[in-house]
Amino acid sequence: MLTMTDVIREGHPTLRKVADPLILPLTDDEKKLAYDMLEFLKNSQDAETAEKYDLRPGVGIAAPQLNVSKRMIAVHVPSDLPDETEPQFSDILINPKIISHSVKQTCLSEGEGCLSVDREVEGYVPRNKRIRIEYVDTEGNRQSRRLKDFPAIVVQHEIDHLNGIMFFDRIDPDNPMALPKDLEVLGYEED
Ligand code: FHF
Ligand code: ZN
Repeated sequence: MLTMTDVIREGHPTLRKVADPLILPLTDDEKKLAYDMLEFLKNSQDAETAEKYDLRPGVGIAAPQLNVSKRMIAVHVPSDLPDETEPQFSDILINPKIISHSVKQTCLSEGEGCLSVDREVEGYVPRNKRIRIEYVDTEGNRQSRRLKDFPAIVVQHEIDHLNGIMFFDRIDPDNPMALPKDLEVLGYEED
């Protein structure tokens, strides 16, 4: 299983590379990595497993964070309703692309964090409120999804990793707490 020691940190050159597209069908190793990434997220969100293996709870992970410069991400966003067990969005995304997005932006009220960043970074990270994505799943099926709010923010954070972009690159360096006009702040679900 994957643990935090598999995750490369800020300063590692792979995090600044543009990752390569995957060639389909996936190799057995690539499929295993994909399933391991999704399993890592589920493990990290399970209080007992997270405590046992010292995992930081995550909703997304990108292959470059595991030092694999390929265009693969896993996303596991739990429901925000207390009695709903179905996740809001959970999948492995191969060669994901944002094909269109809203003009309206959003951001998390508490800012963002990253499994590859071991420090608190203050500031709003502007994201598109709604996105339409296309990707291939591990079965090789083409998928198209419309996402909004938190799941859309997570997918944008992950696709940024495929392009060598870190969340803090998007914070206004002169005024980290500046909110662009027509930007709606989303309450962060953590804590
Ligand atoms: C996270 N954790 O997953 C953050 C980090 C906005 O590239 O958001 O670095 F576990 C991927 C419910 C709500 C349950 C939030 C995208 C953040 C992506 C991982 N946790 C959560 C949860 C969380 C990063 N990452 C703070 C680790
Ligand atoms: Zn990240």
